[in-house]
Amino acid sequence: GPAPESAKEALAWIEGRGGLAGPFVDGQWGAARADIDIRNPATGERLAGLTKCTPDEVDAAVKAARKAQPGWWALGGHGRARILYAIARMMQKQSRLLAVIESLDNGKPIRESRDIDVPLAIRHFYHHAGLAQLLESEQPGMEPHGVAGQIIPWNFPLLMLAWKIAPALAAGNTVVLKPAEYTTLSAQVFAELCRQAGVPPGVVNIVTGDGETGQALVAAEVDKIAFTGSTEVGRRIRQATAGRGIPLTLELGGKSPYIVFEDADIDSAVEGLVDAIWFNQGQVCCAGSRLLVQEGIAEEFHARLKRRMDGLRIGDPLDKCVDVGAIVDPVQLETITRLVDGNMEGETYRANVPLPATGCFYPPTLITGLSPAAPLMQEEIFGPVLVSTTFRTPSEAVELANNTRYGLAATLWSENVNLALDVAPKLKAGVVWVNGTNMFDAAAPFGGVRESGFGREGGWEGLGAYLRPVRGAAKLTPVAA
Ligand code: TXE
Repeated sequence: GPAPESAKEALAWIEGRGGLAGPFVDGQWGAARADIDIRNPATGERLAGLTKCTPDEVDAAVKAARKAQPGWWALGGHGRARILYAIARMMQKQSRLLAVIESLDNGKPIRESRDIDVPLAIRHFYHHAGLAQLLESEQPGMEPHGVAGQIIPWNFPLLMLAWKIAPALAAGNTVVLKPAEYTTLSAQVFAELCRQAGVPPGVVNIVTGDGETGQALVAAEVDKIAFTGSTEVGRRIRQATAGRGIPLTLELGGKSPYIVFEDADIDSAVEGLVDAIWFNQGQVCCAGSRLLVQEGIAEEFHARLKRRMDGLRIGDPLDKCVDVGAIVDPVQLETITRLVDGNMEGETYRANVPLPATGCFYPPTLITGLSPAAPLMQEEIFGPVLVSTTFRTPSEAVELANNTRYGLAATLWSENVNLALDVAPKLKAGVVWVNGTNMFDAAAPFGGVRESGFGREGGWEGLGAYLRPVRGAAKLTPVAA
């Protein structure tokens, strides 16, 4: 059918690039090819062709970044800040285009890309412009690694790009970033905005492609690698770089607990849970995907949750009233389906709502009565599927919460501040939210423990991942006697 009005500008932008997504290297668009199809997951329609960059193309991008790096560092904190501010302002000007492209490409509701993904990404650049300005005074004696190779997933394409690129540039590194093969388009818009913002050639380079292009980037002569994605690929990257001594940060999967105590404000906890597990169709590394609810309120809580599930609106991501959009790709939809259908335990409740007839849609689902060892209690589903079990005492809640191989985030709800302060530090997670969930700030470090990875993004800690102590005594100013 005809494209909706809101999509026209975005589709025209893609058309203007010849219907192709490809590498952006040394401040210029490289040759693009249609090696892979980019599709709209809500309709199945082809949006563009994607260039699968070869190892040679990746090496050329790394060379461009290498050549540009000394000049970028020499600009100093204020010089880099000026350009980071310019990037942020360009993004702000084009925020509608960015939001629509993101929703077309990824399937996420436009309300989320417009109100969350794009504003948070812009904020990340503003914030890191500020950090760049403060760098010399606050972190004297530190210098950048050089060229950062960065690989990002498809669940928050623009926001993960911002989390990677903003701190790297603020610290004086240049970057070669590879977006995920399902979702490359917002990074294409971003590259064009960098050009218009006056980013010097070679400072920001984008290579497009799938896991093989990612592998080539890991093997290339980069000085630092940052990866967000599956635990399995994270492990492979760690192995591939083990002998090279390259600093590495990994932000991997999760199975984050969402703990509700008897004395919680139940309506708020239900509302928070909707955000924790159905935001972005549950394709969130820190999704509150394991509900642990205290026995005395479990029945009431599940009943209210099911009523709320039945009120969710699922459908066209570009519809401003839609709460739950499309799953990113048929392969991911198949993974979710396989995991849920293979489960033999407990009771499955699917939201009583109509699903679109075509496209990658999966209903909000709640599975209750699972044993702690059940595969669905342990494995990341990365879809709109919540699993639930009950506990009796706070110590049992802590034990259940920590009973996975992951440790990215945790949420707890209680009106008793003493209980909250007692439980929170016992949870093995990089972040613990109390009476709220999914709270992000560019100034706050985010990241995991255990198999959720290591390293932090955001704040001074995140910037620190792109810095090292200055090498060589010559650069240290002697203290006057
Ligand atoms: O992730 P991959 P996939 C989890 C989630 C999901 C599962 C599979 O459970 O269902 O992973 O998703 C690039 N060397 N998460 O297969 O493969 C790839 O091109 C270098 C959680 O999409 O990890 C993409 O750019 N790079 C997660 C990026 O890695 C490689 C977000 C992520 O893709 C590579 C995404 C290789 N060998 C998935 N293979 C989170 N924590 O947010 C692939 N890539």
